[in-house]
Amino acid sequence: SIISTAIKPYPLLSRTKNTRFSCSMKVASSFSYQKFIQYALDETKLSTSDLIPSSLQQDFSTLKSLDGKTELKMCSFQAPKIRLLRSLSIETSEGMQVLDFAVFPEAEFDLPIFCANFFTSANINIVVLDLNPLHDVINETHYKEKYYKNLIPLGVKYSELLPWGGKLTSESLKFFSPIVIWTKFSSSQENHNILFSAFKDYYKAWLNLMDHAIKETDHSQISLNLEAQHRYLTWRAQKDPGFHVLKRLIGETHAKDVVKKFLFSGVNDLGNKTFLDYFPEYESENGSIIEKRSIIGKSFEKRPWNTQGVFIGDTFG
Ligand code: BLA
Repeated sequence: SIISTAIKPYPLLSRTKNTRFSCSMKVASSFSYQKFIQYALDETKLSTSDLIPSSLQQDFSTLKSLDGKTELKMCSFQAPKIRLLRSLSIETSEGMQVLDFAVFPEAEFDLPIFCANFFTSANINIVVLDLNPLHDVINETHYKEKYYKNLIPLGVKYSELLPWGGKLTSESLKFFSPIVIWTKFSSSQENHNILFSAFKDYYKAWLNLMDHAIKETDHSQISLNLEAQHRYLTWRAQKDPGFHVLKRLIGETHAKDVVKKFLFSGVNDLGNKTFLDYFPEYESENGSIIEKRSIIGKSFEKRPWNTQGVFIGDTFG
């Protein structure tokens, strides 16, 4: 196996106050996503004293690319309200940098899923930063009010600094919230500073929601949360735009492992439904899953949420 266990889990450290968790060493490049990860871990520790390494940490810590030039760094944790906090970061010598950072709540909480997906190549940055809603925020108002009402000004602030990135896979929009930051920009110190402050503010906002979240006891509501999270994992494990980059770097088998067992861990055990159960429109004539990411096509050229957080996009499909 090329999955190295060089970085062993550190259960003792995790329980010691004031210990900085670290997933990696500092890199020489002027810009790096490592400080994003470090910030998130430090802040999480301030909210929850019980952040401990996840069982995934043993199998997923570092992974060498096929050409031996690039290292993929992974780290993962859990806490009482957090089923899985995990991060994948990649830095190549050619200047490609990737961050996939997400936090998935336990099923007793209907908290949004924290999602930071940043892809940086020599001259373009492709960014999704969001508190992905677990439940519908387009047709239903209850969930939207519960979590996003107070965050609309935050979304407005950063959507002005980081303007809408143009058309995207229409299906993706259902997984995004009224405060989603979907943007593309060229690399500059200023842009990266803005992205870092957006990340910090969004993460603090998510932690604040988590701090106040109260455990659900109603079984039918817990089942709904579980299914919604499983559906989300199923979508991303099948259609994530990062998969092709991973495949190129580490080969198809390892890429599938990283996606299904690490990035979207839970896809194989939080529910029994298949991708086609959730998304039947992707079924091809012979019963297999249609490969392309979008059936509807790309749309939403402009931000489909107004400054009051009201959905103003076209209806789907
Ligand atoms: C592009 N990544 C994109 C796009 C979106 C996302 C919306 C634009 C293309 C599209 O509309 O599909 C991100 N899509 C998401 C997210 C969700 C979703 C977060 O549905 C959540 C529900 N991106 C990564 C990682 C890599 C990566 C880890 O997150 C690389 C390892 C790469 N993303 C990447 C690349 C593109 C992209 C290369 C541009 C190429 C393309 O569009 O396929």
